[in-house]
Amino acid sequence: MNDLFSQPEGDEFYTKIQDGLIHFQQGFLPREKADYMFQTLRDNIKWKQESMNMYGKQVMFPRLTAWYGDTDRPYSFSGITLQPHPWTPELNNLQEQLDSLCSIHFNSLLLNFYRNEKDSIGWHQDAEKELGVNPIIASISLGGTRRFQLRRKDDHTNKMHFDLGHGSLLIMAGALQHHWQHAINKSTVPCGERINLTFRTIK
Ligand SMILES: O=C(O)CCC(=O)C(=O)O
Repeated sequence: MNDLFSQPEGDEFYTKIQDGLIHFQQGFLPREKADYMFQTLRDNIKWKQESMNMYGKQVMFPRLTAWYGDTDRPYSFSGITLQPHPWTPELNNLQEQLDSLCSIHFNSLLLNFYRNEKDSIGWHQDAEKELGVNPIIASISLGGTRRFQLRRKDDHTNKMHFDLGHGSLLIMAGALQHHWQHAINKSTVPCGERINLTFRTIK
């Protein structure tokens, strides 16, 4: 798929970075809707602390996760395969909003729950082959603000970051996943619970 195939109309939607496209919008969800979504997802999502095998040892993920979406689309990452739970009405509503914004069908959603500033996700790129060549990944954040870091794969000193606030939207597109890694590092500054939703399309 051409990396601009699903780009919404209008030159201004994405910011071009070196080898990738980014759209960032603080306050994408109005405050009331973001508050409602945070509480509903916190209380009703089937959160689980997964573990992965690292050098022969089972290591717990430093956050809770859940996988929702079209139920015929299992997803594998970090050595585990997740079967999705069916969309809830709230998630389906958000999915439809993002489908129409990005002119694409997001059929899968990975949710991350960061219980406090010590929860994290390490440096990685979303490059599983099920996501296709140049995936569009739409990420909504709810709750405590955390710093989302990006760094070039070929030069770790070449970095940028976005502080993802309550209700913000970050979309990564183009060839970004080939050339950049991203992470939410642990912080020493106390921060509240945070939920992140990354909408994806499994081919
Ligand atoms: O929590 C975030 O903002 C990032 C999540 C992430 O990188 C992922 O799910 O692949």
